[in-house]
Formats: sequence, structure tokens, C-alpha cells
Amino acid sequence: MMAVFGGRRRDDNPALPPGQYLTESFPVLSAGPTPSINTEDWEFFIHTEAGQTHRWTWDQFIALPSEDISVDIHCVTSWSKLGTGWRGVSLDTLFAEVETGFDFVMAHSYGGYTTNLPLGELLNGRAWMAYEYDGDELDPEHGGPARLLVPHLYFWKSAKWVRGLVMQSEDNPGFWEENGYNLHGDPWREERYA
Ligand SMILES: Nc1nc2c(c(=O)[nH]1)N[C@H]1C(S)=C(S)[C@@H](COP(=O)(O)O)O[C@H]1N2
Ligand SMILES: [Mo]
Repeated sequence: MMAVFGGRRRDDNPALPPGQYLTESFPVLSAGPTPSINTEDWEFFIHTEAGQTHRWTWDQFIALPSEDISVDIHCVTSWSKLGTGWRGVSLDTLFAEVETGFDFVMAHSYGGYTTNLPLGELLNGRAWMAYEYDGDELDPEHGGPARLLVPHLYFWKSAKWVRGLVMQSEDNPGFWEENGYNLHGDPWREERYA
């Protein structure tokens, strides 16, 4: 593949959504400090409307089937990075035993960040809990020990340091969505702001 950097040729690359430019670096965007999370204390949960909470310790999580993922990521601040390599657990795997009639999810992170997503867009091989980047354990500033990876939506939906998902009957806004970002965030439709 030919690399095309910034500038006026940026719109030529069909992998680039409208209004985006390519970057080779990996910028860090965090609304607050990087929490330090010990995997011994880490847990991940999915909470349903029936009051059920499915929980995974780090050892249970890491023992789940995982896959290598190569995807393009698109930040609403206009940088895109193509062909990023991750390892993670598909949300299909995590939701396999979860029974819910609710259509929306609020992702909650260590540190308090939240973001809302439609459940349907987390399933069918489109979203992961990523714990490796480029063959190494995920750097804390990029969301380690584990982050959400939902590459078909703007990258603010990929909650770093994610600790759990709460099922919701309605698409209530998360942190950035309450501050003017779009509820959905499809980069191909330029769903940047509300
Ligand atoms: N917990 C948490 N997750 C977050 C954020 C954040 O501030 N806190 N920022 C979001 C935004 S706006 C982007 S662009 C990406 C940035 O991920 P990176 O720092 O690994 O590039 O994380 C997203 N997930
Ligand atoms: Mo972002």
C-alpha cells in the first residue's frame, strides 16, 4: 500500500473518511489523568436490566478466545491511522451468555469516562476489548490494561481503561456526547457533533 501523508493528497486515499488526515504517530487523547490499574484488582463487568452482573477477572478475561485485529482508526479531531494492529477479545464472546432486551450500552471506564453505543454495533465482529497493541501489552496511556476498540466509529467511542458495560433502554449520552459530540459518531457520515 502506498503511504500518503497529510497535505493536499489526503483526500485521494479511499481508506480516509471525509475531513480526516493521515498520521503515522499514535497521539494520546485523554480527558483526564491515566489511571494506574493493577490487573490483580482489575475486573470487567456487563450489567443487565434484570439486575444480573456478568464479571470477569483479568485471568478469566485473558483466557477467553482472542484474535488479532488490523483496523483503521479515526479520531474526531481529524487524525486517522491506518492498519493498526491489536489483540483482543471480541464483544461477541463477552456477550455470548448475556441476556438483554435493551438496545444500548453505556461503557464505563476506570477514572470515570463514559461513552454510549448501540449494542448492535458492538456485535458481529465489529468491536473488541483490546489488551495488546503492535504485539506488546497495551500502554497505560493508550488504555491499558484493556480498552474498548470500536474502529468503525470515531475513536472517542473506544473507551480506554474500560471496566464495564451497563445495558440501557435508551441512547443516553456519555461524557463527550453530553459535551456536544454526536450520539452515534460514524466517521464516514462525519457524525462529529450533535
Ligand atoms: N477512558 C477514556 N477513554 C477514552 C478517552 C478518554 O479521555 N478517557 N478519550 C477518547 C478519545 S477522544 C480518543 S481520540 C481515544 C484516544 O485514544 P489514544 O489516546 O489511545 O489515541 O480514546 C478515547 N477513549
Ligand atoms: Mo478523540
